[in-house]
Amino acid sequence: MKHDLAGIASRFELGGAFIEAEPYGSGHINDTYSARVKTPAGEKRYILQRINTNVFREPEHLMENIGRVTNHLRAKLLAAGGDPDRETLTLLPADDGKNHAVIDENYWRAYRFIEGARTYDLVENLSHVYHAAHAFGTFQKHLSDLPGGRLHETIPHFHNTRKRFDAFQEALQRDVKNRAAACKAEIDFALQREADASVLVDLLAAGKTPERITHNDTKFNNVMIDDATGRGVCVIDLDTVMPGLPMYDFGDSVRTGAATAKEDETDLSKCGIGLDMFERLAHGYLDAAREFLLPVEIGHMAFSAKLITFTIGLRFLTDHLAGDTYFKIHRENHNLDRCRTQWAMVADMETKADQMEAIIAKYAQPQKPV
Ligand code: ADP
Ligand code: GN1
Ligand code: MG
Repeated sequence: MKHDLAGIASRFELGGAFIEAEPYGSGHINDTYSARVKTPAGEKRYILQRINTNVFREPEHLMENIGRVTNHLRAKLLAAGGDPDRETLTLLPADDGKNHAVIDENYWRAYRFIEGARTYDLVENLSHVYHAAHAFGTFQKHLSDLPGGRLHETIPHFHNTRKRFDAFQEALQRDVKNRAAACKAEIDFALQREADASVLVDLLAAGKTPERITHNDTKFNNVMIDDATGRGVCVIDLDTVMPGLPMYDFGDSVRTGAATAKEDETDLSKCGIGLDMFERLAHGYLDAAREFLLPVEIGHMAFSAKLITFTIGLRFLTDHLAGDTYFKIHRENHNLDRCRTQWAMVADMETKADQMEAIIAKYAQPQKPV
């Protein structure tokens, strides 16, 4: 759909005249644009984003969460002598003072553009993965004392693998596009692993592991890597920041940050996880989070990498069976291709489970600073 991006930009206090905007990034959910604006201090870029309200049913709640989270991070960064304009997202106010604008029933927001940094869909440099995981761990740590009560659940039961499994079985049973027959192997792969689905939800329900504030979408391309230092300068994509389990954040950083191939690679011989990348992720995440994680959380980190990969693979397969209504697709069978890469990674993690556990045990112990 074409949007009047000049009109949308004019609703925000961007401090200058709109020049142009173009689609940006490779996210599967929102519509993201980079906009150029002429200001007295020179040209500036902003991110304009349309929230996908098919996915996020309560956008006002979501924006309230993001406002609280970014304000808290900003205060922490200022107190620690950091640069809050680069190290957390900054929402630009709309003309009515809100942190978003509703235009033709669409919810839009504007962020300051983080310059001198970029995101990567696939890891190009081993040291980036240490710093990405460190940034996600630090993010959790900084939010551990967020005042003001529990955050809204922007997508209820988001990482509840048991419920995701039920949704998969329902889509399979309905098979609205008659696709099940052509992906029997992928379906069987899922059915064989049903027992894994309840492990973490059961621990949480039994009060054996605590709920914390977590990011819940720690893809490698949801952290901006500084061009000059290679550090994870800013954690972005805050729509799913809500109560959750920290080990899912570590797990999802492994799913993409230790992947040896793209999420939609069709040559499955390339897909799997690199233990060298896994080790850097474990090191970076634990250097930031070791001080607050409980033994039960550290003890499930390796398992959660496999579990979250299984969960996202299930969601891709479910969406394929349901007719591609959730994730953006760019070619036929795109969600099935994505599911296949996730299954290849799950299978690889099954064979590497002992090595992964040994790596976690090593970095659970204090390390020399990097
Ligand atoms: P989605 O939810 O669709 O994944 P994201 O919020 O992750 O959307 O944004 C998509 C991409 O846009 C990111 O991967 C990143 O490259 C870029 N991006 C998002 N926010 C910023 C920002 N404030 N500054 C610079 N680039 C950004
Ligand atoms: C979506 O928004 P994006 O592209 O960062 C999805 C994640 C999946 C991911 C798979 C809100 O993330 O849960 O893990 O695709 N986000 C939502 O690549 O569903
Ligand atoms: Mg994203």
